[in-house]
Amino acid sequence: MAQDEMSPREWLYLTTPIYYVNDIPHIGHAYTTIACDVVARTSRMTGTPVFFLTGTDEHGQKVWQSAQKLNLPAKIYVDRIMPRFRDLWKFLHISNDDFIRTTEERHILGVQEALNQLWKKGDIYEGPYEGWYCMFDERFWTQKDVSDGLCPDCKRPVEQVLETNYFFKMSQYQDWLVSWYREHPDAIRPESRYNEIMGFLEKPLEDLCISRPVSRMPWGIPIPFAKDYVTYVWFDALLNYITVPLSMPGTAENLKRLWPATHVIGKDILTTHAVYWPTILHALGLEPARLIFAHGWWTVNGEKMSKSRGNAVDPVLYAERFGSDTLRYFLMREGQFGQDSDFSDSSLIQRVNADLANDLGNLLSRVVAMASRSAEDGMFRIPEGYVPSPELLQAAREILPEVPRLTLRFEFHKALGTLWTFISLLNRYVDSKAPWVLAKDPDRKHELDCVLSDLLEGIRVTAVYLAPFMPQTAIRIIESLKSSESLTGLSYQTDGAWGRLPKTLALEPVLPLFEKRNPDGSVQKEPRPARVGSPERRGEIPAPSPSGEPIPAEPLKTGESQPLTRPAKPEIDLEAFQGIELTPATVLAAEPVPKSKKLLKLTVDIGREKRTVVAGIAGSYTPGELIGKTILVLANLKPAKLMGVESQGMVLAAQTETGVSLITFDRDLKPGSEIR
Ligand code: ME8
Repeated sequence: MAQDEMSPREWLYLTTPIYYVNDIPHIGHAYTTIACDVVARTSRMTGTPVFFLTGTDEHGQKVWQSAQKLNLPAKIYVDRIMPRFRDLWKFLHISNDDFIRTTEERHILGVQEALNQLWKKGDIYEGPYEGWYCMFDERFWTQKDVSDGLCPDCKRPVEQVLETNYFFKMSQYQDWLVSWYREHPDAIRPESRYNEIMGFLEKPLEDLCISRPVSRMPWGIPIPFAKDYVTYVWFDALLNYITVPLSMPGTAENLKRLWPATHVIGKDILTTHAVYWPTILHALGLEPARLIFAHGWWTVNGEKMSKSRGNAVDPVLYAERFGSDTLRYFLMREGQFGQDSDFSDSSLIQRVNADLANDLGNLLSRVVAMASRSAEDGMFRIPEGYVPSPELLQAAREILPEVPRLTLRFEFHKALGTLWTFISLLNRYVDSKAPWVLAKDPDRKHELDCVLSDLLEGIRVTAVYLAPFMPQTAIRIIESLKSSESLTGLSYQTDGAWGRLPKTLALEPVLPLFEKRNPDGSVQKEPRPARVGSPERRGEIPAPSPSGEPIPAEPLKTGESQPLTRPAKPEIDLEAFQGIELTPATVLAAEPVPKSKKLLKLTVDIGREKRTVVAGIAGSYTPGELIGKTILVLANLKPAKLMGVESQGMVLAAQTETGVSLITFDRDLKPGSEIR
């Protein structure tokens, strides 16, 4: 009887923190989200049903202050910043099942419902509050905590406040919480974090102030029973983990099916998740999370990453420059998940050159090149009577299953290290069998093709085990081997097993998957590698376009690295520039150009008339997503025929490492508006 028929598989309900939209995302945010994505993808491949949630935390003081700095209404501000997160996750191929914004109605109603429930139950009371308040951390401190008028946590000045507020009776759940953790010693990982929380719980727990007077901070969820107050941002934010399942069709059933969740967070927000949250859940009649994993902190070149230091690393720039899979690989490989790690260009480049370009990329290109040379009539055939190498078969059976096992224990660096042990074994197998020697002797063709079959199959299973970490690379490898797996529905049990390579392969030589880099990050040698497979199959997604979404007043800088520069062109005078008619054009219709993989035919409105323009953007945009966009067109370019279609202008776009990014506008405007 199949597993599913015996008992339904238990769900993995996996969450990232919901990130503040007080600024644009940096690699710290990408780290947590990529780690969750790797776990979600791995779990799905083992057959576990997964619900993977991420989102944005859009209320509270920090967000309010950022909006104020830009002189924008808070809702307009959050609507502009939120897409930077949402689009980054698409760009990094994050497979989240939902994305929650705390300003959505489904969340607001859920929070108000929870507040009402606790109010009616008597778990929330009104009371005076006198003490110190840290604006930055949005938390109260008692006299004994504060010295020299500074916040003990962030060392910024605190303010004296005296006001009436609403409190959640957190203290009454302290004994229960301590005994729950004693019975569930695995509920917080790493173990040191569990010990930290047990230590914290040795001191008396205070009640939690869950309101903020509107007069001081108006940006939050109104408290239904206290009209002059909004909800404290942490009480609001933590509830996202249940407002989402509760707002799905089937409500209570969904929560029952998914709960308890697994929360992956940074070590900075352990107390809120491991103390506030389980007491709130308990008061609402729900059990605490199954697991809270608090990972370590990324520094940059040995320094704390912060906006004021200007050293926050922008994941978009790195993913554009090195590829999103390379960034994913580096973040998962470089540090230990529970420990702090350091980001530097040199360690990234070292990983690219050694692990990706040498070990993996070269293995694929040299094996495929040798196999295509050994092909007859363009077809490589697994020879009759082929018996897999016992050495490789045994290694695959022993080593590879360790990869998902370690991944599901959040030991990503070990999981990848293990996979690379297998890759090294394949490389050693190439060297020891020396297929180039076998190729010289026609009598040894059978032996040669057996060795190549071993290697091709070894690479194929490597791609399957690599897929959760580097989904696009896995697709490219699988495509280059013409094996039919698609990443949706890939499973370790079937696809990960040895022996699923097609018997006949129409292989073409492939150029390296990864480019070797110089110490400054520039590509070591031309030509640029061809990508395996078509852009559509590669599933490339354009980088989040900064032009569509205005960025905050002080955009983050990226460490030492900047995008690669191009050689300068000769100067032109103003007259030459004025001879160019650049115009905003609205896309009215878009369709593929028959027989072309790259070209789209667009009908655009340039203000005074409609034009047909043909653009090589099919690898980066679908026709549907273009309609309604206002883009930049060179309107007085001599018409030219492309694949039989006359193009009456040229669409302008920037070339990125993974495709193109169209030039758009950050304000609504009429097509044909003058560009100066
Ligand atoms: O705390 N290294 O949001 P936030 C590693 N909205 N991870 C880092 C990091 C770094 N240097 N910097 C940030 C909030 N992170 C709340 C959460 S949840 C109900 C509400 C990651 O935007 C890490 O996961 O400040 C950390 O916990 C999170 O971003 C904090 O994101």
